[in-house]
Parts: sequence; structure tokens; C-alpha cells
Amino acid sequence: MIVTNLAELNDTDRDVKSETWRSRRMVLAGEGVGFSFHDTVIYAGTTSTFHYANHVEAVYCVQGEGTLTNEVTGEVHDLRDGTMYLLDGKEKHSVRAETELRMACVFNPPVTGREVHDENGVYPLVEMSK
Ligand code: 9YT
Repeated sequence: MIVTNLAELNDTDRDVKSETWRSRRMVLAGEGVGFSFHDTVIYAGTTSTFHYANHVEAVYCVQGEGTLTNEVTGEVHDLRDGTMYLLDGKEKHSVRAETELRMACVFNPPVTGREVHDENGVYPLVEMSK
């Protein structure tokens, strides 16, 4: 059994930061359980575009308000506490954070480590607007 607390991951190799988000990876590929599990914070007033070409991801929003745009179809969905989205088609998508968003994210196959921009199908196009 592995037990950890978010605070223990701060500023470690499992704490990955970009311009618009910070992701603390609680479970990684190295644990060998078939998925990774991340606590992601997306900063207020930002828009991030992601395209996970090699992964399936489920995202459960537990805090904040924003919107999710499916860049394939143009559909826009509200994000708030209790909203879940599943990227079961490797869809390119954008997340707009009106307030700070807190997301619990599960990846299959698991993320291996410090992917931020261009490894393993993670391609954020970063844009800041206040
Ligand atoms: C919201 C979202 O897509 N989070 C993904 C996790 C984060 N980008 C990471 O850990 O790489």
C-alpha cells in the first residue's frame, strides 16, 4: 500500500509546473498499476490547449469555474465542481479557467514522469489572458 499527501509532493520531481497549470503526480508509471493519477491546478484567467495523442484521460473537476472546448467539434461545456470529462477519442481540447480550477486526472497508459510539453502525446499550446 502507498499512502501520500499532496503537501509531500510540493517542489519535488512529481510537482510539474507550466505557465498555466501545476500538476502534482500522485501515482506514476513507476508504481506499475496501469494508470497515473494527478492533482492539477489550472490558474485563474488562463486558457490551455491540450492534445494527448497517446493517452486516454479522465478529468474530475472538484473546484473552480471555467469552460472546456472540444477543438474537434467546437462544443463548449461548463466546468465546475462535480463535472467529469473523459477524453476517449484523443480529442484536442482547451480548458479556460475563469477561477482557479482543481482537477483530479487519471491517465492510461500512465504518465512516466516530468512530461510537460512534447513527450508522450502531451502538447499544450499555452496562452495567457487576464
Ligand atoms: C486538466 C488536464 O488535462 N490535466 C492533465 C494533467 C497535467 N497536464 C499533467 O499532469 O501533465
